[in-house]
Amino acid sequence: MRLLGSEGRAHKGGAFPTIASSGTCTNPPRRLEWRQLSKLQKRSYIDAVLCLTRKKAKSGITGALNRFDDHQAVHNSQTPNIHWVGHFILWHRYFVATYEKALREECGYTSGQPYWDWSLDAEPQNLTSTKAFHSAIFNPHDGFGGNGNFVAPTPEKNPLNITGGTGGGCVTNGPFAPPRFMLNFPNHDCLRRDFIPRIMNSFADPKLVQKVLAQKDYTSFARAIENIPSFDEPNIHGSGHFGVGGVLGTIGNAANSPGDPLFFLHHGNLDRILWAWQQKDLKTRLNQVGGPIAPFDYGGKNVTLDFEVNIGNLAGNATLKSLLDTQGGTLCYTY
Ligand SMILES: [Cu+2]
Repeated sequence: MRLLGSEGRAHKGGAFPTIASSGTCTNPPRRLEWRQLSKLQKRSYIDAVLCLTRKKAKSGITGALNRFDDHQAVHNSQTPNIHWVGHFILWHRYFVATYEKALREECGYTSGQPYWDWSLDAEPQNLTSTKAFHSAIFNPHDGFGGNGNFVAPTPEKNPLNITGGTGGGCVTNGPFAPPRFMLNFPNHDCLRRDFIPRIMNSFADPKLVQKVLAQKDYTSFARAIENIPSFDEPNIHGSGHFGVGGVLGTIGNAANSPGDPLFFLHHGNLDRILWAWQQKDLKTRLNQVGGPIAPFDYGGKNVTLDFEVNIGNLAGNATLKSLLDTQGGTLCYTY
């Protein structure tokens, strides 16, 4: 049942037009878990990602040379405003959907953005287990490649003194190993990963996912998915970021994490969790947002349905209302 009517809103001023959510959505691509893809589908997804690196940038952000860099640069530029806020999960929903659209419209990809359900891989009862890192997603032949070489972090690079890193250097195999795949933003560098089994196994615990799904309203859902910025308490958002990125890995860097193509499968899964939570009471949850406008400002001003997010030059501004429905027109995909 589709519950959103036409919701076109005129945009008053500002650099970017607001997309009216009255747009249509026919034949939404279905997003699948990485393991559900055939070998051929996996190949076509990875080829499309590599294709983005060969298309000219349009973000206008210094250092972004190609369409892959664009997404990383926009996330970087917005980092101070999009985490530990009420719109965290919806901003990232829009961001992943825009990337999916680029893959489909500019690089000939014909399916939905895949996601990585890390809770299928975590072993919360055995924190030293490396099972997750042998998951199909890290396969060097038809996945994203594996860990980086081991590099011991200097104290300056590890101010929180996070232990247990097993990589930190350049990814050594798979389609995103140098020199085939290089980052340009913020500096020319290889893709780095730094697997930390303890974080992966505890943060991707299926019980934590259940806890997030059990939240009663959007505000508490949004807060539960990020929890607190601490390594003493697990949070599912941190699983892909710090389980895979650790201290020195690209996806573990708060601002530049979309430089690891895996980012979009990690956030795809968080988005699927939001979507699954919404399905439990769709009528209410297509019309409910909350949480602070400013990071951690839990007693302050909250976002509303009319609150607008932007992703720079990559797409028009969008209201949170228009981002609640994955098939409302601003967005067009399903799970
Ligand atoms: Cu982010």
